[in-house]
Amino acid sequence: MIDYQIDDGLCVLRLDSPPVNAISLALLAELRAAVRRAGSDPQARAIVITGGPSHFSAGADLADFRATRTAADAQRMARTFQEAFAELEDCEKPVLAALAGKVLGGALELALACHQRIAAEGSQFGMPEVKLGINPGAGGTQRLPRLVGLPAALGLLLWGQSISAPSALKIGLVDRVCPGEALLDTARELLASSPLRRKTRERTDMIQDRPANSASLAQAESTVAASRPEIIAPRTILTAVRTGVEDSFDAGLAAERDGFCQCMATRATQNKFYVFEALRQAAKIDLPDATAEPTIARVAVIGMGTMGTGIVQALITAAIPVVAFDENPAALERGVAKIRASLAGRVAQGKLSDARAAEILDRLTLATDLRQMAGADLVIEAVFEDLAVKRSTLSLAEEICSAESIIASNTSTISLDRLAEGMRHPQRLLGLHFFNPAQHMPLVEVIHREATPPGLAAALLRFAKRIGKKPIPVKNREGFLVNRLLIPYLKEAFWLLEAGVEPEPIDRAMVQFGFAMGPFVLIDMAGLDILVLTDAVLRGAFPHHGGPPEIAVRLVQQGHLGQKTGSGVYRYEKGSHQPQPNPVAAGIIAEVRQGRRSFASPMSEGEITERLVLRMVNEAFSVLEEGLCQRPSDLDVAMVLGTGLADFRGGVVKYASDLGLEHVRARLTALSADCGPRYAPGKLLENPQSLIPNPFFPS
Ligand code: 3H9
Repeated sequence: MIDYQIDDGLCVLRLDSPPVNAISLALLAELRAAVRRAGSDPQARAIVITGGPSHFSAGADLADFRATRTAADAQRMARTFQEAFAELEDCEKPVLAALAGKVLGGALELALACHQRIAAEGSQFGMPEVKLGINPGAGGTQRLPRLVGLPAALGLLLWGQSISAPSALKIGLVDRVCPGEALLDTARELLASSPLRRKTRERTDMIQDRPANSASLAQAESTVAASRPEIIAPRTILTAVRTGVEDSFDAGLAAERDGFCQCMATRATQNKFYVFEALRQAAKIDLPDATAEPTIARVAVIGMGTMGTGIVQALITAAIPVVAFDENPAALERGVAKIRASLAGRVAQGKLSDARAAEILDRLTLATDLRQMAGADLVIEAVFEDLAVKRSTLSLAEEICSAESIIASNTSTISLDRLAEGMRHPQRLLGLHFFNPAQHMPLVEVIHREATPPGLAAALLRFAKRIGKKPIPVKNREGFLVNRLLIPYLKEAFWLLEAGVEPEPIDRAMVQFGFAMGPFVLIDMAGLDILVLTDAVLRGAFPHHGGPPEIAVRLVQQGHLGQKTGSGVYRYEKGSHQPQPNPVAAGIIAEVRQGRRSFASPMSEGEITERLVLRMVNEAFSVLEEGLCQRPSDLDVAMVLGTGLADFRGGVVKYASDLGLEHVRARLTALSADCGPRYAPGKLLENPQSLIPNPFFPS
């Protein structure tokens, strides 16, 4: 794992542990031994620690975190890292870190303990621990402020964003930036001209202004105070940093170790690790041999509404030439204008060059004549979610395209089996369900039927990866994964409204639970008409879901579709997305409530959350029972990526596992007695045992 080479007095220690040079405890022990050996090697005057061209290292090996079962394990882990890096810093010979590619977390902490740092152009530096819900545990909270000062250090530690090599040079994180191919020559030259043995832990120049330190810490504390209480890492980071600058380096290290243990013990952190793992698992799809697959080079998209336009933008940005068809020229115009505006926005933010934006747009051909799609290898249907409209579009696509081309529907709820009825080559129909806004949302459900040849499903999965999306394979059934859970949840929110709960407390409860927005704000954004339409599809397939959400139906009948009409459950001023109380909706709600059973006392936030979340949980267990996805964790990944549910909840199945499945079954049984069969627990809950073992600190 550590390659040891001596060349003309220079000892080069190269981390060699593909794919990302993760620093396992075993690698750390080897590194420690190699530094000791170099320290006493008479042929070595100085030491260079380096890695690969694309990864110096991704930081501590997350596989070791899986084996961290108790607080004592976590303490030991942090202490081992801290001691190894202290020993490195104390080495009698100059140690220089020659960095390229990604330098993240524990790897940056390793570099901080070296006496000098140089970086290849294009390398990236970051402390992503906070995103995993932990504070760094290898001295980062202490050495970083001493090297770059508090404002820059707090920025890196608290937000977990990466910075480029030029930015790292500017803040003093590295001493020099050079071309990647000159990294070792530059190291040699620097060690020959100025072989420093600067210990970062002894530096005080960047942290000696006490009033400035207090101001930086106070400002950071006020920002952190607004963050979610479940995630304690920002607070433990601040405690460790404050202790380090106000007390001593060693006291700071102890606070860092304690914070690391506290974070590791929280459910939120365990769930963040679970989602990290689950995401990687979901990417592992058993694909048949690629040679049996059709190639997808040319793509056509039918329908330039909101979804079609987003899909087109995602494709052309990912270097795929696209023919976009819409029978309505105005829709094409609107779609292109939207894409242009979005690209212009990225240019203005400095994220894209003018030339690249032009290149992206050049890949788009607009068509009002279907025959222009003739040569497409893949046709994506993105028309209105209506069976008849979709069927006629699919049959037109079949007429134009060759029998070999794949046809994918962006159906969000309608079963592929129903869409395939009447097709000449129904086996070539699959689903590619993008999420709105399709150019940004990472999730794509790749839907296959019993009759789908495996090569076609494999081709679409690979294609979705090629365009930078996270595909999840799903068996065909109405609503697929995300909408199968989301629509019943939104409908349940309307039933709570009918029973007397106001919209605001319902929305607040779900934001508190971990959604970016509450159900009514969401549905106002997506369109109440969409809810009514998609619920009808799900009700057809699953009659126990109950009748239509009457308040939503009446709002739609009276033209209150949500943000797009300025009025839905909430009211919106022209040009504003800020929800305001809506007297019209209040009137409709009052009408529907008449004669309905209402709650005797106001529902608490906990009761609202239980009712809405357990509705999703029950549906999730039906999905698992029906075997619609490969693993329970795929469904959790789909919910986190597709709905923006906070990763600290771990997703819906993990949340149920955390509650305890015995408890979930008991509560569902009680709710089904009260609310109806949509809550009746299914077979999978008859013999409750954890579907998802807890990797950390199992209770
Ligand atoms: C830390 O450092 C704590 C310290 O303070 C010390 C505490 C005591 N460990 O994402 P990719 C695997 S916390 C183990 O597909 P990319 C990944 O699972 C750590 N494995 O590639 C995958 O394996 P597989 C802080 C890791 O190019 C393979 O590498 N560091 C780790 O799109 C390729 O990954 C982070 O949070 C790891 N640390 O992205 C960084 N990282 O093929 C987390 C990756 O078997 N990692 N793997 O599925 C990342 O952000 C991205 O993986 C990275 C590469 C940007 C590095």
